[in-house]
Amino acid sequence: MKQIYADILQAKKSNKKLLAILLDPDKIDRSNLENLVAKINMSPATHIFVGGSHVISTDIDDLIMQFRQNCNLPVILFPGNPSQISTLANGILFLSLISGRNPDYLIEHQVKAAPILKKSNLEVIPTGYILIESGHETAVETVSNTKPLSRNDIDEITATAIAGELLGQQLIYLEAGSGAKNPVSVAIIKSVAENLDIPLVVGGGITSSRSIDNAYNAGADLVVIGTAFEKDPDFFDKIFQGIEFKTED
Ligand code: 1GP
Repeated sequence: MKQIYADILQAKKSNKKLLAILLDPDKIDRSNLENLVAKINMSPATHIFVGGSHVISTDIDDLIMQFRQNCNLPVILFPGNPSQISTLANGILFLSLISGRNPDYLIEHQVKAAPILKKSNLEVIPTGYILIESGHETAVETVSNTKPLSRNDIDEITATAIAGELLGQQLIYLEAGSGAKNPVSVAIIKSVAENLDIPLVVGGGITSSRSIDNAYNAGADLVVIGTAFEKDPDFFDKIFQGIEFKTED
């Protein structure tokens, strides 16, 4: 039973918006894990994503168990490569970087991961991952050695998302890149959402309640927040109080 995906579809049907906190294992302070868990539990998050472009931590299993035991949210892997797979998570975004033309990220990593996933109890969610230019080179671009789609070419972005859906992907993820200066624009989200039947995930550079609302209003079903929460675990408390978060250090 694919419960995570069934719940995402149900949320989309009832227009309930979803929010994932993305946690990069390399950036989590282990000595303060209890506090982090408490902040997640007090936040409006509906999902926990775990992963990053190039994670070197070796205790991902342990971290995932901590989140599963202490947070009542599905823990979903968002892996940069097969070495980040933990069979202890609830599910995995099985990503194919369909904006790029690097076979490693289109199919090679997936071939390596497939036997592990097949034997596991992880819920596998096929996801068409689309990287969009954000004004500067992001880690995904560097690590994947692919060019993002131009943010001005909305037709190409929309066609790529439709191709992903027609190929059988169950989610489309529009990604500006972690820490992006500019999140995916409202015009892009709107065009893609209008042309998709499957749920739409949007992330990268979303750092304020206004940009979260913009993404939802344009048609995003699930918004991903990484850097803003990582830099300030009080991020959600602050946006509820109307205190704007600044990405600048
Ligand atoms: C990155 O979309 C996610 O893969 C989240 O991005 O870290 O900028 O929130 P941020």
